[in-house]
Amino acid sequence: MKKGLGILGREQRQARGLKKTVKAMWDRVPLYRSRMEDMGMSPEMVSSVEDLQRLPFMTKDDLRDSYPMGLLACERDEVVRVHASSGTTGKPTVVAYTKGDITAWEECMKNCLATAGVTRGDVFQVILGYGLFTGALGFHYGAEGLGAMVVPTGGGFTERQLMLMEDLGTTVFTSTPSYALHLCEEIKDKGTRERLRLRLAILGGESWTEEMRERIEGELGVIAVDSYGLSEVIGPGVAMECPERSGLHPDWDHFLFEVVDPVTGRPLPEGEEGELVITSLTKEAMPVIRYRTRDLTRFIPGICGCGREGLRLERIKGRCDDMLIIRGVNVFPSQVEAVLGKIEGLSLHYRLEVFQPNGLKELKVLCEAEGWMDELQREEKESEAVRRLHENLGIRVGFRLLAPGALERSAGKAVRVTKVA
Ligand code: DLL
Repeated sequence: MKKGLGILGREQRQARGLKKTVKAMWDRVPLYRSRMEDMGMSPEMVSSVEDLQRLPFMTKDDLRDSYPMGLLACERDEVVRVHASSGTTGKPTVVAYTKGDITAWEECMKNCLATAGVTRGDVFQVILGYGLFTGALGFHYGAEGLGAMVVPTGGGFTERQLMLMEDLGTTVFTSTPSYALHLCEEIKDKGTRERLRLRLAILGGESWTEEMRERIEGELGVIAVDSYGLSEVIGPGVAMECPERSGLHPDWDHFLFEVVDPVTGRPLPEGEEGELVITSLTKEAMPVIRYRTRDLTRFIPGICGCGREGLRLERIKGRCDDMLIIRGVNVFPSQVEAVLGKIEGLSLHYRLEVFQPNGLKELKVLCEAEGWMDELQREEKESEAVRRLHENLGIRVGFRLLAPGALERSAGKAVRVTKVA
């Protein structure tokens, strides 16, 4: 971990933040205190960042079990806002913020947006849901804080999005990658690309691939950077790519990051893929210590092309929970996306259907064609897809080509996997 700590003095600041966080959790959160006691730990035993690995983990179940606000480490009347997770897997979890947390979050977002290359003169369109979801408000305050002009269109209403994008001269937008792909096709249909001033797309909230990035950048003529965060930790603002697009720069001033074996929880050697674990250093209302994100990634060592030092994070491959096991082989939706993205004539609007015809799990990939195809072209495309999926995934899966527009578009995170009885 030491290697990722960058500039002088940061390690001391991190140690101070860690000690303060551990003390607050010990004093205020009985669940965490008893977990520390079970491991024979006390706050006095934590004096440096190296001690992090001796502390117990926290999981999403801890938040669920203490619903709505059992993990508060501050007074109830210090809470000025709540958000809730999108609940993609199970019951949503409520997260709370003090005034100090809101300020720190804005700071994180400003750092992230500056990393992505956003500046004062930008017109910044927020195409994410406002409300309980942390996405929109996080970007909103960060962009405003940087002095950009914010256009808070929220999610959906594509016609209106595009009208304002054109009329107000939007230069930067943020959305999920799947919605950005939808914007691409609408802009293409309307033939309005030349009238837009877009230069940067900041995309996150769900996993996506290099193939998806190439499509979006090509169609819109923008740079598309990856943005990572989660509500349990703060929201967006945890890590962001710079225009080099060679991995996410984590915010080491507000958080500590580890990559552990998702089964044993043991820290992995640098560069190995595993589960990302995050500790907050400045949060007041609901700090997290060694929070198991379930997100799979690895550290990228070395100095980035932008000159920033410190470990970067590889784009998130997916959540441990998203992994499908098909006839003994592990399959992530992002692996399927990467294959589809290399096949000419396929759009990246796709869905995976999992079914169990004879007790054994089978997978069928449904993917839209980019344009109209005749019967023969369709058959050829389908057999090409079956062959390439087989080569890349190591198992035979079904494939069905759909007409353009056949799958429902989502204004936020796309649903990639459906289970068919
Ligand atoms: O999705 C926060 C966010 C909004 C981040 C907008 C970036 C942009 P949640 O709804 O709590 O918060 O979902 C968090 O989404 O644990 C990941 O599984 C997934 N996720 C978020 N960003 C990425 C990304 C927001 N860039 C969960 N790549 C996380 C892959 C991502 N997965």
